[in-house]
Amino acid sequence: MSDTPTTTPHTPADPTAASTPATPVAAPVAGADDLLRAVQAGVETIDLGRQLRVGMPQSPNHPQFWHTLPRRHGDMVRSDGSSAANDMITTGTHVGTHIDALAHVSFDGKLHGGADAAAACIGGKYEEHGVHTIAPMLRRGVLLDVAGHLGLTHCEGGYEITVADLEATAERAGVTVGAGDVVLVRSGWGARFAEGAAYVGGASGVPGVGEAGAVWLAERGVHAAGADTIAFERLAPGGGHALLPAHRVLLVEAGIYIVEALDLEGLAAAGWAEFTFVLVPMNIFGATGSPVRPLALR
Ligand code: UVW
Repeated sequence: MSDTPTTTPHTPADPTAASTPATPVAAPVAGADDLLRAVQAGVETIDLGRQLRVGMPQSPNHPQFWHTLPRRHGDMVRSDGSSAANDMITTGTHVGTHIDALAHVSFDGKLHGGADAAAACIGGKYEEHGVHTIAPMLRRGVLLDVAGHLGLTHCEGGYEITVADLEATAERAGVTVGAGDVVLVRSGWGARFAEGAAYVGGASGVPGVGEAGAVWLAERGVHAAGADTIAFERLAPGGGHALLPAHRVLLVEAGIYIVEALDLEGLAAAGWAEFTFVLVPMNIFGATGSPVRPLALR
């Protein structure tokens, strides 16, 4: 077993070859100063991550996020009068806006690529397909604002976003979905995040793509797929988080990462259908996921 992080284990296609830059590329950047000037001059940023807070909506499948402050100012005062506060988090890795590593889901006892899921867990760590194997992402991002396309504030709970919805949304936005892209599907349900339990689903279910939508994404060779909901895919009314066929298609069969609980409201309001997508997972050896704070740039 090696402690050395590996590179991403799957490359659906040459990710740069089929990607269309989100914006015209400026003059070649010569050095750090030029890059900083270029960024300061023209790059807008939209934060796609949610704030991590105790009590935030959370999938019942996962341990909660917990944050405490064991040392407050004044608990230990140095001779010069200074004092440091130190806090501590205890958390599942699938909390807040987060990415699912390929180790997260198995089917018939197998992980993506056929590895035996039980044997792949060594000392409580997934060396193969753990979150440490996901390379930082700097890729073409595509927003498919399905709710916007349908003229809805949000799709209804339990609504399955169809392939026709995905295609019509892309066509209206004038974008194509290609190999290596990161595709973000907006159902509008993310605007309900502050409602807590209603966001997670339960009786109402949650809108999202189903198996057919996941196959559509996989056929296009996307690198990662994300949504503004707790589990990315449709959750049936009253069905809890029991059956997740899109997870099987994407993570196990196609080797496509999933990003969940994104905040896509700013992106939709700005009307960005194409952008540069940036995401850096926490480099936790052997973990099945990681909280993330993705950005859209353009
Ligand atoms: C769910 O809520 C099921 O999310 P994840 O894919 O992180 O398990």
